[in-house]
Amino acid sequence: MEHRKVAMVGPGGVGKSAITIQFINLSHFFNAIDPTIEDSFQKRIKVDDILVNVDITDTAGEEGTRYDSKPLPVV
Ligand SMILES: Nc1nc2c(ncn2[C@@H]2O[C@H](COP(=O)(O)OP(=O)(O)OP(=O)(O)O)[C@@H](O)[C@H]2O)c(=O)[nH]1
Ligand SMILES: [Mg+2]
Repeated sequence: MEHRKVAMVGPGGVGKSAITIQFINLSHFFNAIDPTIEDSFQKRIKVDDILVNVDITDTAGEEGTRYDSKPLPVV
């Protein structure tokens, strides 16, 4: 079996956890607004008939860059 590591990085509130949960459990949309500290998940998938164990680290968004609490810029 192959092993791969994936890290979810980016500003706070952009949807890193939501997309991670959706990948782990395909039909589920995660509506939590809790900022992540750090979570890890594992999933086995098949790529070209090879089993791959994917290790996903869902990181905390950078402080002071929460997109869900900032007003949109006026242009
Ligand atoms: N409508 C909509 N809301 C989304 C989408 N992705 C994420 N959200 C919402 O945006 C909010 C923040 O999403 P998270 O997945 O917690 O964001 P995050 O990047 O993990 O944030 P931190 O853990 O704080 O870094 C949550 O309320 C989600 O439900 C999307 O594609 N559409
Ligand atoms: Mg998160």
